[in-house]
Amino acid sequence: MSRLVFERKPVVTVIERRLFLRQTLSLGALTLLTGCDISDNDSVQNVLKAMSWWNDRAQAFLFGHQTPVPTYAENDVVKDFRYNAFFPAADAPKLSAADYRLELSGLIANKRPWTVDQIYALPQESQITRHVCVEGWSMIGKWSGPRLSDFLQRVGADLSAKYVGFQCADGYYGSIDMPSALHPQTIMAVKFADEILPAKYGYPFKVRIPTKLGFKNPKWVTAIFVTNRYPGGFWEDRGYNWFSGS
Ligand SMILES: Nc1nc2c(c(=O)[nH]1)N[C@H]1C(S)=C(S)[C@@H](COP(=O)(O)O)O[C@H]1N2
Ligand SMILES: [Mo]
Repeated sequence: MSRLVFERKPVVTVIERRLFLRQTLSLGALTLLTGCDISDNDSVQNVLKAMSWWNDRAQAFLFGHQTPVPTYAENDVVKDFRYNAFFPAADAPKLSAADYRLELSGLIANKRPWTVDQIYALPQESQITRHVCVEGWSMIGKWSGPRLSDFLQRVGADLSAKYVGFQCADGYYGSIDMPSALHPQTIMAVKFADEILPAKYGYPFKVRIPTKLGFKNPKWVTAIFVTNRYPGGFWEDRGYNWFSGS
């Protein structure tokens, strides 16, 4: 334990010092801070490990929550976007609009379940952003859908609560802090590359949170809840850093 902390301290100290100067660090800015290519597995892994060692509160305080991540041009969008989950694409849940209901619970005034059509009827945002996976790859994609903040307001969620949690059809689950849920670039992505979200990418929607690592972007979401009690997450409960973003 002490050996690990000793070894990683210099990296964290450097990042912290730069942060006080810049007051912001996006995932894209990792490149600037570390002088490493974000597509270089080993360097990214090392930096992410160092960041993980850092505590969640310090990150939340230093980063400032409403800072937008960079967006890209249509030309930058990757044609064959990579699939990832803890199982192969062939086993991806195949949800049907006819049966699907988004369940709501916790600190939400109107817990009436939502159909796919109701979600589609909300005003939609488009974004071309970089998805960064903790496994060491990143890709630029285009996602569209309602802002999570619009949805939470619409259902009367307690916006002063600490956490928004998600449950997924594959047994995956996750949670984010309320400021990240209200970030303008956090959307319920119902489309990928201008098409209805394909099954493997999370139909009917994936919560696209470009300020956070890929694993904090739950697919096949079947339930949303609002709570003050720390809900954890599938990978977080297996040791990944909960904040994992900006
Ligand atoms: N329900 C669910 N959501 C999930 C995962 C998962 O296994 N199950 N994997 C996460 C990880 S690690 C990544 S990198 C992204 C991959 O999303 P993509 O298939 O759209 O590239 O989904 C995230 N959301
Ligand atoms: Mo990931």
